[in-house]
Amino acid sequence: MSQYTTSSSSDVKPIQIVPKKSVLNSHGCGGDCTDHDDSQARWPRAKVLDLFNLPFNDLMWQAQQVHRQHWDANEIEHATLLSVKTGGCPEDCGYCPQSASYDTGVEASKLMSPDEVREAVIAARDAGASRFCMGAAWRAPKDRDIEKVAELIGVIKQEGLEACCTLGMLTDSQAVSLKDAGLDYYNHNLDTAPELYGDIISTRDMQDRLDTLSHVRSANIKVCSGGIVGMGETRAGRAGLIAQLANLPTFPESVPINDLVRVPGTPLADTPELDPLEFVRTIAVARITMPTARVRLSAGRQAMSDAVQAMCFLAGANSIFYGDKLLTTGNPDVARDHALLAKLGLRSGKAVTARVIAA
Ligand code: SAM
Ligand code: DTB
Ligand code: SF4
Repeated sequence: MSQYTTSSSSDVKPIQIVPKKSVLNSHGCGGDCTDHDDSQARWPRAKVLDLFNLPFNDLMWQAQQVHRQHWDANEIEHATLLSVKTGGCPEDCGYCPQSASYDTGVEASKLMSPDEVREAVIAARDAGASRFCMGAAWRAPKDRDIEKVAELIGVIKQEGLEACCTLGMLTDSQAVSLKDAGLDYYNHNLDTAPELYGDIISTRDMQDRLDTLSHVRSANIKVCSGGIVGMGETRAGRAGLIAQLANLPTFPESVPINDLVRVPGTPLADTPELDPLEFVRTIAVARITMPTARVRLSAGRQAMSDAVQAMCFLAGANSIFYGDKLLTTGNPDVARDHALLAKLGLRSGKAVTARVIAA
């Protein structure tokens, strides 16, 4: 399906995405909630749902074709996470162990020092990571927090890694300060379909998230934005999340797809497990609708079999969180990941962007 255009010269720059029309509207649904006619959107939600509904083999075949047009199919980016300011968060995200609203046993801590961060960055680099992502459990950083984080970004850049952070909502001037400090990516997830957002989080709305993404874009920082599946949503809900991401004025350069980590004490702790094949479908649909994005197989890998992870890579995932810990919960250890990638003949990717295909 040709929903995007390509340019034809160098083979390392991302293709130019030309939206049919800007689709954001006043309540931030991107025109893809059930209340709107979104037929003019780049990816009408019904078309996204049609992809989800394909026979599994046909979906995988489409996803693989798109993946191989734009990426080296045997190369996986390794991004390491560090929680630089943990817990005590005033937001009430129903999935999150760091919210002060829930008793999850996560202890709140202060912002880490540059020396502590440097130690973690060097360890991540020595283990083979190319991107380092710092997470902070803030609703929105204060300007004095941004000054301190700018110093931490400097540490990552001095050690030669790509820098990403996820700090909550940003103003436009804060985004510019982070760009000036050398930030490459900002992670801010849309998390779920617009119509489900209020069921998961009451302390902010989807429009707050979209505003921050717009500030990040305007500051010329690359956007990392995805969501969580397995929160009890239907397939139509998953289609709504992917449509919302794919219809952003420019779709994100990085798209983390998280399988809910069900943490005791959070409201979503007892949510039934998502069928793993549904998770694989979500990866495939993200790949097809956002061809030049790094699609990251994100939280939830610890509970996934090697076979399911291999299917995610076949479906077009080309990035993982790498290292024994996500922010507060576990991730497969480095030895398990090395064994899995070796078994599949996959290489670690070094900050490569999608190649341009001839128009
Ligand atoms: N406070 C900032 C914010 O919310 O943007 C940054 C940190 S927050 C922990 C980053 C993302 O982690 C969330 O947007 C969510 O997508 C993901 N996340 C948090 N808890 C999770 C869980 N239990 N399972 C899967 N993903 C989770
Ligand atoms: C993202 O999409 N997933 C990461 C990262 N961005 C910041 C976080 C996952 C957190 C899982 C729960 C935890 O470890 O606290
Ligand atoms: Fe706070 Fe982010 Fe967790 Fe929400 S997801 S409770 S904003 S740390």
